[in-house]
Amino acid sequence: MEIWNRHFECMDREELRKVQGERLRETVERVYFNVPYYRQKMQEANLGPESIRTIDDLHKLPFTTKQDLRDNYPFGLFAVPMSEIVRVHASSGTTGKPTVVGYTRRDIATWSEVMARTLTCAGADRNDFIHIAYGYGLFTGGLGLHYGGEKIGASVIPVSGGNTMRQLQLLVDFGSTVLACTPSYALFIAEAIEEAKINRDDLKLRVGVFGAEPWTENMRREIEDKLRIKAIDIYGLSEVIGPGVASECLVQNGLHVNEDHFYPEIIDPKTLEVLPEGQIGELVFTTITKEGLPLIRYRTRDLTRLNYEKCRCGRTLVRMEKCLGRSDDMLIIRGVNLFPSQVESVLLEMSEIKPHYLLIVDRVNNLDTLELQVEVDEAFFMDKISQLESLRQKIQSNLESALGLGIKVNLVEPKTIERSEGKATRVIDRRKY
Ligand code: DLL
Repeated sequence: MEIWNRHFECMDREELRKVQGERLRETVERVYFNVPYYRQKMQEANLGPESIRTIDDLHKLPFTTKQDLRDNYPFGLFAVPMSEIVRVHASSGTTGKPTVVGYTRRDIATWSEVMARTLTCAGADRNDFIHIAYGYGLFTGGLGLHYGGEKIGASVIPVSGGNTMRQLQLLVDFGSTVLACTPSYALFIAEAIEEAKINRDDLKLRVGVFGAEPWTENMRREIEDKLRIKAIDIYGLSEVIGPGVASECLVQNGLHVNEDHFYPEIIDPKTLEVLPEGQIGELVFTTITKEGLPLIRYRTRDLTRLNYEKCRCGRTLVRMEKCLGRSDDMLIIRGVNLFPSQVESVLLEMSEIKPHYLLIVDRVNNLDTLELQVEVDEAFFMDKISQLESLRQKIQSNLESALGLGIKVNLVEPKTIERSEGKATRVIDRRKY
C-alpha cells in the first residue's frame, strides 16, 4: 500500500507530539497578535502566547464555535490581510450568513497535500481517472478533491454534481477508475446504472471516495455490491479546511486524521471536559498550520472516538471512528447543511402561519427528500382554497431563496401538530441509513 507522505503519516508518536507542540505555539502566537477576537478571549482567560508551550497546555484555551464565525462574518477571524487570501469558500445552507472560510497560498498547498494523502490512502495514483461529482463552487467538495487529484498526477474529470445521465455516459466513455461524490449520490448513480441497463463490465470503476454526510456500514455494503468497488469514507469540514481532515485507508477500520495539521480532541459536549482515549464524544479540532483562518479548539458537533493504535497499513496517525451522529440538530440534506431553526426564522417572518411545524426527512430512490408541515393561522384557514395554495407556494419560495434548498410544503389545520411538554419534536428522520 502506497503512502503519500511517509515522514508524517508514519511518524513516531512522541516525535509527532513535539511537532504538534511547536506548531501549536506558532498558531497561538499568530491568532493572539492577528485576530482581535482571540486576543480578547485569551486575555479574559488570563492567558498570553507564552502560556501555551506544549500540547498539554491546549486544554487551557477557550473553544471556538460556528456561532463565533457567524458573529465575525464574513472575514473577522481571518489572521492575515485580505491581500494574502487567494480563495474563499463558504458552507452551505445558512440564512443569509454562511460560514465563510479563507485560504492563503500556503493553505491551498496544505489542502492539496492532505487531499493527496486522502486519495493515496484510497489506493489512487497517477494512473487513475478521477470522476469528481462533488459540487464545485463555494462548497469545498469539488475543488478539494480536484487539487488533490492533480497533486497525485491523476487525470481529473471535474464533472460536478447533477445530470445523472451525463455522469453515466462520462463514466463509461472516459473509463474512470475513481468516483468521488456523496455516498447517497453514489447509490443513486448505482441504481441509474442498473436502470439504464449499462453492463457493469463497461465500467472501470475500482474505488470510491465518499463523504460530506453520515453513512452507515449497511450503506457501504450496498454501494460496494452494486458498483463492485471499494467504498472509502472521507471526512472534513469547511471550517477546518474542507475534505482532507481524515480519511480511511484500504483497511477500512477508522479514518486517519491528518493530525500534523489538525489536532483532534474528544470532549463531553455537556461538561466540555476532555474525555479519555477511546470514549465517544464531540470531536474538536485545532488547526496548527493554517494561516488564513486558524481555529483554536473548534467544536465540530460530530460525535466519534479516537484510536491511537498503529494501523495495519503502517500509518501511525490516530484514527477516528466513522462518524454517525451530531451533538446538535443539524441535518444534512442532499449535501446541504440545515438547522431546523433556519426554517423557523423564515416561518416567523410570515404572519399567516404559526411557528408550529414539523420537518419530515426521508430518502426516496436514494435521494433525500424534505417535507415541511406547518400550521396555518386560524383566521387565515377559513379563507379560500386558492388563497391557501398561494400561501403554500409563498412559503415554499421563501424557504428556497433563504436556504437554497427545495422543501415540499404542506399546510395543516391549526392545532394538529402534536405539542410536547418538553423540547418540541421538530424533525422526523425516516432515512434508513
Ligand atoms: O462536507 C467537506 C467534505 C466534502 C467532506 C467532501 C468530505 C467530502 P461542510 O459542508 O462544512 O464540509 O460539512 C461538514 O459534514 O461537520 C459532518 O457533520 C459532515 N461530514 C463530512 N464528512 C462526513 C463523513 C464538507 N465522512 C459536516 N461522515 C461535518 C459523516 C460527514 N459526516
